[in-house]
Amino acid sequence: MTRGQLILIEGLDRTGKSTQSAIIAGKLGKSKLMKFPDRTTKIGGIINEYLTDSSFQLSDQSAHLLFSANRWELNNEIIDLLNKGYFIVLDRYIYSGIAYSLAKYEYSKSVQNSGTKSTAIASTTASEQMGDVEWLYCPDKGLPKPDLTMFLTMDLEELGNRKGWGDERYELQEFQKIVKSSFMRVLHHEEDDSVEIVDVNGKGIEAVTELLWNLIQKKGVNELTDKQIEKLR
Ligand code: Z5A
Ligand code: MG
Repeated sequence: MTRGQLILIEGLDRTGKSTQSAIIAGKLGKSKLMKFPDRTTKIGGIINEYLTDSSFQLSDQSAHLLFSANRWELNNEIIDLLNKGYFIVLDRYIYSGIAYSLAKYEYSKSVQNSGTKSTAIASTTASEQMGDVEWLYCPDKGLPKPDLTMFLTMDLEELGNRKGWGDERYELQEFQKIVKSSFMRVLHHEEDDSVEIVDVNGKGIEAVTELLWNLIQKKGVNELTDKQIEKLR
């Protein structure tokens, strides 16, 4: 039986993930675009409140598990659609899940060391589990593994010029620096050839689409495949 393929666009904040995911889904024909967090589900509603209302309190562990639970809410739909021959474009997924939690831990530690007050991002106490990559990864085990992951990266100075900063809990710029190094720790792009880092510095929307589309064609993920859907292990 042939199936469609699962393509993930990850990246730093404001690098154009949502812009590119929509364009790429449009180029793939029979396709579905899925964005994580999916704020339209029950669990997604709680995540939305957490991200947009700084007075809404959740432990770091609960927030981490909710983001993963939100992916599990869509697990069956993803598998069904792939088996029906749809190409699925994911706008963020598991790597955001691990990298942001890890970044919160690192940020909390730096806040603790500098003696600064707690912020919307992190309490002054770094929760031990948030620093444990194995613990962070566990709840996502068993979810479908993307056939191709493209991680959009750019210099933090250029990123600061993009529109829309400052609306949500995780968007402070010093935090973004830690997010970038956390992503680099969890992507394992050197040993996993389904993960590609894409430098989008100084590139307009069309130029980035061309880069991504070339990669998609080179990897053959725009064609139906008879490979089994791989699961995260
Ligand atoms: N999070 C988490 O903690 N755990 C998890 O498991 C998951 C997520 C899945 C909300 O995510 C937060 O959830 C996020 C991670 C955390 N933390 N933060 N922040 P979100 O996906 O909802 O975040 P968002 O609000 O959509 O922002 P974004 O995804 O970071 O932006 P983007 O999608 O990468 O960029 P964009 O919306 O496509 O473009 C941004 C602007 O730049 C816009 O004005 C574009 O027109 C412009 N743009 C785009 N491309 C270009 C180029 N090439 N040149 C110039 N301008 C451009
Ligand atoms: Mg987005």
